[in-house]
Amino acid sequence: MTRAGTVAVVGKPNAGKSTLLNRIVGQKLSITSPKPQSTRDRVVGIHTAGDVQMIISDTPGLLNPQYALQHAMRASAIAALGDADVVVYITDAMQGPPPSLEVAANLERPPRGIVLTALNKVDTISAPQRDSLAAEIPRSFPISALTGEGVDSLLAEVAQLLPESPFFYSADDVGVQSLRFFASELIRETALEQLEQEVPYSVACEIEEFREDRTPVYIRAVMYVERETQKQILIGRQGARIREIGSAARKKIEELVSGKVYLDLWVKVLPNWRRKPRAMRRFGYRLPEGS
Ligand SMILES: Nc1nc2c(ncn2[C@@H]2O[C@H](COP(=O)(O)OP(=O)(O)O)[C@@H](O)[C@H]2O)c(=O)[nH]1
Ligand SMILES: [Mg+2]
Repeated sequence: MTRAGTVAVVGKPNAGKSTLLNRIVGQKLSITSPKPQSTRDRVVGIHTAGDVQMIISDTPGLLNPQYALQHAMRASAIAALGDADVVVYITDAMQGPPPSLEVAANLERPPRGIVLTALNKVDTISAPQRDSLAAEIPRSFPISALTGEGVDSLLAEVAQLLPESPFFYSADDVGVQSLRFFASELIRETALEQLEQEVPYSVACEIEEFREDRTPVYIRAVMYVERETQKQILIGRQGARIREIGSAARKKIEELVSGKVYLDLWVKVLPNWRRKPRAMRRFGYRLPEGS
C-alpha cells in the first residue's frame, strides 16, 4: 500500500517557502532570495521516500495584491492552497507567534486540507524560545529550512496525513516543469542577486530559443523591464552589468543541464508590464479567473 498526495507550502513573503521546497527535494528547484516576492508562480517538486510520494507546491508569498502581477501571484498561492491534501503554513519564528492561516491569507473559509504550521528559521532563536513557541501553536513544527533541523519530523507528519493512493510520478522524478522554465527562473534569480531595490521586481524573463541539440546548448533569453532607466541599469556601464548577470546565470544553467551553455542575453522594455494582463500571460503568469 502506498500513499500519495499534494502538499502546498504557503506563507508570507520571505518566510522560507522556497528554501523549504529545495531542502525537501534535495535540489535547487525554486529560486530563493533575501528580497521578498521572488517566487511568482507555483513551483512543483516531487519527494518520494519509501511508500510515500508528496507532490509539493512552493507558492508566492501571501500578501495584499496591489497590481496585476501581485493578483496573479496571490491567485496562484490560493489555488495551490485549495488543491492541497496537506497545507504547510510556514512562518518566521523570529517574529513570534504567527496569526492563523485564515487571518494571514485573508481566507473566507479554512482550506480543505489539514494545516500544519512550520515555525521556520529556528536557527535564529534560542532553544527555550523555540520550545515555548512550539508549545503555544497547535500542530506546529519548529524547523530550519536552511539547516534541515526538524524537517524530517515535519515530513513524517505530512506523510501520515496523505491519502492511500498509487504514485502519480515515477519515484526518481524531482520536478515537473520544463528546463525552459527553470532556466528563465535562474536568470531572474541572478538579476535579483545583482540588482538593487525596485529594479529586480520589474524583471521578467522570456526564453526565446532553447536548443538542446547543440553543443554548447544555445539559449537566447530576454529580460524585460518596465522603463528605459531600468534597462540602462540592467545593462550597466559599457554592458558590464548584463555581462556579469549573463555569466553568473550561465553557470547556474550549466549545472541544471549538466553541460556547457551559450547564453545569449538581451534586455528590452515593455512599459508597465506588471500591470498588464496580456503581457503577464505572455510571461506565463496566470491571472485569476474573470480578469
Ligand atoms: N536563518 C535562516 N534563514 C532562512 C531559513 N529559511 C530561509 N531563510 C532565508 O530567508 C530568505 C527568504 O527565503 P525564501 O525561501 O526565498 O523565502 P520565500 O519568499 O518564503 O520563498 C532567504 O534569504 C533564505 O536564505 C532558515 O531556516 N533560517
Ligand atoms: Mg519563494
